Amino acid sequence: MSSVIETLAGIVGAAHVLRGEDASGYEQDWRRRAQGRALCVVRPGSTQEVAAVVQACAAARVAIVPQGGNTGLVAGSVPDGTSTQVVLSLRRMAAVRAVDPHNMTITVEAGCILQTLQETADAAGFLFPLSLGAEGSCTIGGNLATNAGGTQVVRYGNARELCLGVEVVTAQGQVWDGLAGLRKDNTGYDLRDLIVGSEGTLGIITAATLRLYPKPAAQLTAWAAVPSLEDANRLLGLAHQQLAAGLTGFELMNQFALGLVDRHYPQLRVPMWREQPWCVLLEISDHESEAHARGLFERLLETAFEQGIVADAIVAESIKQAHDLWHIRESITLAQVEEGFNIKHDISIPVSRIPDFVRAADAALTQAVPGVRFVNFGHLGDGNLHYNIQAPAEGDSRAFVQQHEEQITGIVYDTVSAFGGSISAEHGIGELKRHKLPLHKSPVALDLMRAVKTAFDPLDILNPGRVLAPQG
Ligand code: FAD
Ligand code: 2HG
Ligand code: ZN
Repeated sequence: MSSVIETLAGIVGAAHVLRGEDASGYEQDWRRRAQGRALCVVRPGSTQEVAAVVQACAAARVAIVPQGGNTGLVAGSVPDGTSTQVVLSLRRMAAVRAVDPHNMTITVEAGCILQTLQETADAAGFLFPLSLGAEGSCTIGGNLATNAGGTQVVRYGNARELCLGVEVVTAQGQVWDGLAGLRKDNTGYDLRDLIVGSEGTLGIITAATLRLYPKPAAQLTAWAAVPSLEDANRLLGLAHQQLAAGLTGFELMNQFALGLVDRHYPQLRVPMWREQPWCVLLEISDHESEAHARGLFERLLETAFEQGIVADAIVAESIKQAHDLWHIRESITLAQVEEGFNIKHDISIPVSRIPDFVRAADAALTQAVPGVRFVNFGHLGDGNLHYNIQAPAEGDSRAFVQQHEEQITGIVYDTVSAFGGSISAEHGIGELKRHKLPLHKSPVALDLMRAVKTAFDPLDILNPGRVLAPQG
């Protein structure tokens, strides 16, 4: 056993240092796009243990890959193939440290599963609004490290907006306690906001203080079939006008995406998907009553029908029906996996330009790579599309992705840039998009990012080669 592994075992206990077969679940990413080999996996149980682990790794110049639920979609949470990197799993650190009802905050450790956090907030009489398909397995540390988005951003913002403080172990193994939970703090540079979204490259988040919100009296969900993307945008505009802060979700799904869910999960009974090229899922949260929310939806849909924006629509009659509709939306990613390997583009574009973007990108791709199939869905309320490409129906999908990914992604990202968008809206850069970042981000911004990385982590031991190319 190498001496650093012995040192780590001395810090966390031998049972919490995993190697070989025991480590394998931590070495492959969720999409099966990256398969690494770790020196070992270390599972500390406290902030002090994380600090000691980082000190030991820094002294031995061993790189650390922080890992939460390992649900990330850009291959940022698994080691490379050299068997020299330590995976630092935060999963044992899952405690809820405090709920402060007057400050409307909750403080939890980084390994707390998002769903547990939502349930804890609910039991305390509050809403913690971050919500995404992986919420049963992703951790709040991972959510903050990726600045996760999800389905409630249109009302509550990304993970960054929900975070009032972090506790961080630095690359030197020091602990920064930034958990004060202040809503106002202008004492210089905002280190919290730098850590959030840094994908494990600037520090290890060990705990966080998060905003809580009042629970709405009622939440209602509607599903609408719309004839065009322009109509989807018009419906979004109407919803903003009529519902204001009551609009908490606005999701878009194309016919092919819903067809995949229908093919692989027929028991989910996808409504209306054959009728129109697009469907939209809307959610209202209302602080008055369910009857009031229903009235708002009726008025919105009535206007939309009158204007020819919506062809067909239903408002869920029960919590179960609402849940079933959301389940269909959240199943698109899994239906894509069932269908085979695919190419993801998690992009954002100003909402007003989305119809033209989709037309331009569809046309360029259809011409360049005949047979590609477009799985297009996402958080339209945030201008965030998952403009994904499924391999042609015939043939080996893995081979197709290997052969065509660079070309396809190049076309999509060039179109995104031409429309003033971003090549990563919510999933991050990780390993998968690192080589694309310099093509789509200003050199000035990249230089500043490199300077920040060097200031925080001069030895380049925290998740090296993620987001930015390795230093040196
Ligand atoms: P991991 O995958 O373990 O890690 C992600 C990154 O964060 C890595 O770079 C890792 O090194 C770093 N990291 C993890 N924990 C820490 C820590 N404590 N300190 C420092 N760095 C850390 N994402 C969205 O934004 N919106 C969605 O709607 C969404 N839906 C999804 C649906 C499905 C089915 C799946 C599989 C994924 C989805 N994701 C979505 C992506 C993923 O769930 C998020 O990126 C999530 O925030 C990752 O959390 P995690 O705990 O799994 O992190
Ligand atoms: C979602 O919105 C996730 O469901 C996953 O961000 C998107 O699978 C994807 O591309
Ligand atoms: Zn998403």
